Amino acid sequence: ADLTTELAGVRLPNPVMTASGCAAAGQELGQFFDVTELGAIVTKSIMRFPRSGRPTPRMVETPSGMLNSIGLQGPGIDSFLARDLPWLVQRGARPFVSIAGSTVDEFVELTRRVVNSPGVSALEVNISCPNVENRGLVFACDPMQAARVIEAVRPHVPEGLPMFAKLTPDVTSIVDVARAVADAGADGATMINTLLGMAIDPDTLRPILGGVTGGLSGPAIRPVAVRAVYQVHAALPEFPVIGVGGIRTGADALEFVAAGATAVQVGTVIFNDPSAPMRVVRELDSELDRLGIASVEKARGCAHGGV
Ligand code: RRO
Repeated sequence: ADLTTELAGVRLPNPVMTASGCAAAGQELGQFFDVTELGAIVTKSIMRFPRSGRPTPRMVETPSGMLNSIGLQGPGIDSFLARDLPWLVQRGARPFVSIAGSTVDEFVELTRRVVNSPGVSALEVNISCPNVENRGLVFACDPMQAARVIEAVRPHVPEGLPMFAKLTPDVTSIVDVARAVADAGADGATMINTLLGMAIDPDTLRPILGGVTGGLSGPAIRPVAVRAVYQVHAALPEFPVIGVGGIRTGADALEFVAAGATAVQVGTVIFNDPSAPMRVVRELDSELDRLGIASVEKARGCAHGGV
């Protein structure tokens, strides 16, 4: 089947990419497959300064998914642009750079730095990290706060470089948030970030994660993500959506495409199976062939009915 994808004006060989936070800046994945063969590599959200993140432990497996409270650990933008981004650019991968600010001004500063770096294919504005000290800083919990960030960065993003807002499922109406970021000038939305959760140790009866709460990911949240993509595509059919949440197979990816996603991201499964994103590309191809659908574009939104 034809997997080529046009996503908010950018052409990709296929619609499958890594999910932010699950493959750092792509170097380790290079041991398992050719990173240029994915639609894009989405890098771990980068902040203005180096950060050590939240107290350990920061990851726990639960019977129904993985919880993380990494807390935006990372090298900071200077080091990212000097060492990490060039590795992806030199190989010919298509880097989607994820940024996270703790203020609107920080988002603007990060945007300016990233868009002035050669080789960036897109910007993913992470306004939904659940693991911040102050939940009030989860901009995507509120349509007005989400719009403030997107409106502020919009003038700094050049024509031809798509800007996606990463949204949280922890809201009453994700459609209201998607509409707010679309009106504020986002070229699309990536949905969903992790779902806020926690786990308690059965022996100590204390929270397992050092950060107490964390973000739930993996197959447990797939139906939540599919629902979010379906609702947003129904409300805003022209607004590109990147679907993410518990995708492990090509059939899972196709479920998101049917719900309305233009592209998909593979995240948590990478920790157990680093070559999973490439396998999802191959399986998506064979699923479309099996169903007699000529292209991934033809399958987009088909769960909504019509022809
Ligand atoms: O670093 C994190 O703890 C983190 C981030 Br920025 C995010 O967006 N989502 C998540 O589950 N963890």
